[in-house]
Amino acid sequence: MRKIIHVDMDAFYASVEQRDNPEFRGKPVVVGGPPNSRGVVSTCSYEARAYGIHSAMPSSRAYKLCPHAIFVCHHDFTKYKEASQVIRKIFYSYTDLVEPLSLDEAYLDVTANKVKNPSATRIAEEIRREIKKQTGLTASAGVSYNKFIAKIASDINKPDGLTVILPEEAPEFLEALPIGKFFGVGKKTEKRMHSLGIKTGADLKKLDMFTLIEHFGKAGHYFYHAVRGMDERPVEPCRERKSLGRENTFARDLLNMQDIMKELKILAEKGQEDCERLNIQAYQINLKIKYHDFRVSTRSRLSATGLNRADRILEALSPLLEKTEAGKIPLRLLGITLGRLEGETFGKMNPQLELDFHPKDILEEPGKLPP
Ligand code: TTP
Ligand code: MG
Repeated sequence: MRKIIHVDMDAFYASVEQRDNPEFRGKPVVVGGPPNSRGVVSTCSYEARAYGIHSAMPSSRAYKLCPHAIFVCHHDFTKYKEASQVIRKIFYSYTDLVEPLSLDEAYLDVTANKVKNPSATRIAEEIRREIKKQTGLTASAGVSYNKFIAKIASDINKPDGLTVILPEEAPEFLEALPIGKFFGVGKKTEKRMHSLGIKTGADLKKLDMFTLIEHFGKAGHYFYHAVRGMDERPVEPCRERKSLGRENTFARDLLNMQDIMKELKILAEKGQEDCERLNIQAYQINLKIKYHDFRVSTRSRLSATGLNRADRILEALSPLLEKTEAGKIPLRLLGITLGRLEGETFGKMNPQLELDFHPKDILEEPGKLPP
């Protein structure tokens, strides 16, 4: 039986801002685009969450929900990266089996560990204490015997909490779990699950593997095992992320070039956000267009300079756009994928990890498995 810990910092960017600006403490703080722009919320303090604000929400909506919130719009990534390096160092003092998922989150396999402590729970407590001491920030942790359960567990007593799920507690825990809490179930998958009458783990458990694969592709296989507490994925310190994709399907088809450019700008900004969060840049860009008749066209090019900022991404997209029928034929979807990724050290030995979206969005594309 393995001992896995999942550590996730609480309201990461917002907590750093509260730490460095004492006047922000105890107040609703929103980090992200300005409220009078088309930008979105990167994250917000727990005080802001009480107003219903959350990540990826348009900043304008966050402002409506809480006009007196403090908006931090020109945030300094170096501070977040610094904190991230400190917590990584703490992780590596316990084990080399560390799999970072983003700046603020990682899996650790502490089955065998450098401090010879047989209790993963005690190690998790020590790590949280050490993080607090060295960064002034709080982290939450989940402890269990696989990645899937440890990850869900870390979310349960957030912020500043620890949750341990023992093997004998897992079946009951997973059966009671709302389907949206299953790792890999985003909004779209949740809807599909609900339409199949699956609201909880217990409902999911009633379906056989064949039916699940029929509905969810490869992910069906993962769901079948996950709900039974079976997840053999190892903690992988050297994962290599290959690409980073974002796409949007529109409520109404786009024909006007101005509208198309506006949407591409939003995608490019998301691309920048991903690059910043993961500390990487791309040397290839891919544009995907789905026309109103569902024909799909993709165009790709290499870039000699690293793409990690929205303006550069947009610039690189424009010659690709010219090769399509955008502006002539209505289109229903636009997508960009950043490839040939290079970055600063992520794991100890290898800079990159494989994640196509933010972990919470994974499996929105059927058949894509979470890391
Ligand atoms: P999360 O761990 O998802 O969120 P969080 O740490 O802010 O809050 P909590 O874990 O307590 O729920 O993401 C870590 C950081 O990544 C977050 O502080 C900001 C950034 N981020 C974005 O920039 N955009 C996003 O859509 C998300 C989800 C996170
Ligand atoms: Mg976090």
